[in-house]
Amino acid sequence: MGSYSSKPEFTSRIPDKRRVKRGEDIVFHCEVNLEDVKVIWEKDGQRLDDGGRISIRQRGTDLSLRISRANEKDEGHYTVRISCGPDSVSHSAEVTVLEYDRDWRQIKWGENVSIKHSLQDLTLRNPQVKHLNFLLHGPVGAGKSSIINSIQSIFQERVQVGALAGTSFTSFTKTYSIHQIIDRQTGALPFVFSDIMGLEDRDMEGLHPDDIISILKGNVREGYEFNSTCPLSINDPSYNFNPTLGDEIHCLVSVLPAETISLRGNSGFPQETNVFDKMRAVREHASDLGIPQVVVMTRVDLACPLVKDDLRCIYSSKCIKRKMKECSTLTGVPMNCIFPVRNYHEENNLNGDMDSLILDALKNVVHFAKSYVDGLGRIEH
Ligand SMILES: Nc1nc2c(ncn2[C@@H]2O[C@H](COP(=O)(O)OP(=O)(O)OP(=O)(O)O)[C@@H](O)[C@H]2O)c(=O)[nH]1
Ligand SMILES: [Mg+2]
Repeated sequence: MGSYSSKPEFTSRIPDKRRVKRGEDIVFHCEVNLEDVKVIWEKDGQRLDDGGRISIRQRGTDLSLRISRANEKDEGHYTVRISCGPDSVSHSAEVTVLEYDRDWRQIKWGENVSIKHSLQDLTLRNPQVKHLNFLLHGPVGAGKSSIINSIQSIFQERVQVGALAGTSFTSFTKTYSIHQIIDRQTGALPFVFSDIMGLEDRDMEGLHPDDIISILKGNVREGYEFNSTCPLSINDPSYNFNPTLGDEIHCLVSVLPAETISLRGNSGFPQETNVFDKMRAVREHASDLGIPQVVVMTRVDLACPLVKDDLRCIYSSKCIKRKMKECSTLTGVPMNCIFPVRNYHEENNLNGDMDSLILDALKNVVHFAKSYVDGLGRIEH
């Protein structure tokens, strides 16, 4: 047993990582095998002394460090070193201070059943519309197809193999496809997702914005093969001349990847339109048609390591809030219509927190679209 040894040892250690919200206390506890060890606490190699916000205690074999009311400057590498004669041993921890002290948007984490039930029970008042149509558009590789896979996974109660998603630099999705979401218990849900090719920065590459406008109006039939250089013509068999409200899009969902949003503000080609110019043109048409619009910000795990570690930090992460503001500025969509999500892409099992964020976004998209088709949010056009 350690207590008979004169060599100092930790009998319980401080955790390797500690994450605290700004304003909370950073507290470390550990135990050692000897009462008379010499203890030194350090931050980033600098010795910490008792006093002010720092409280260092040694009671018998119990050691503790408390730093009250943490702020960003308290972030760093903490070490506790114990020594007895020539022998010493240390242990370290990484401290991160979250830049928001409280969540600025509330999510009922893990309480997904009631949202799923409300979506399963959804009924539409407008007899012209059998299901709500959502169109996902955005840059190549933004995660449009992955959103559909993720929503389908939630309602199938198991992760769906990502047949729709890809890893190519040019758009993986080449044809216009409409995906019904099938609930494992109740069958087809009354909303469908239109999946389209991604937009690219340069003209004549990626999806032609005119095709998105045709889809918004219900002029494009499923199966249409996208052509970057030439949008759908009225002579094409995929052209629907007499679209009804049921064929139109009821919510336009702009999909943007969180980790590269800052890099995407301009194409680097001054003479060229970029993805955001194209998206803006589409949005203006959607606004003229009165179609509601939201942004889903994907790949949040790649934008913020804290969020990768714990999705529940999403609305206390300054980085994510900054990215959402960038999305808002670039698209003109207000903050309360921007929803960050993490898609299923490498996971084998469902995760309740990922589901909570995706369902929160879906609930809002459904709400906006339903108000639109039920005539409440409809602007005359
Ligand atoms: N880490 C992470 N990866 C994601 C997330 N969402 C999507 N991905 C990955 O991003 C890549 C592109 O995703 P897709 O869903 O194919 O994107 P897309 O917008 O449909 O792309 P195109 O059809 O090619 O325009 C895939 O490798 C996905 O696995 C996410 O939330 N986190
Ligand atoms: Mg795709």
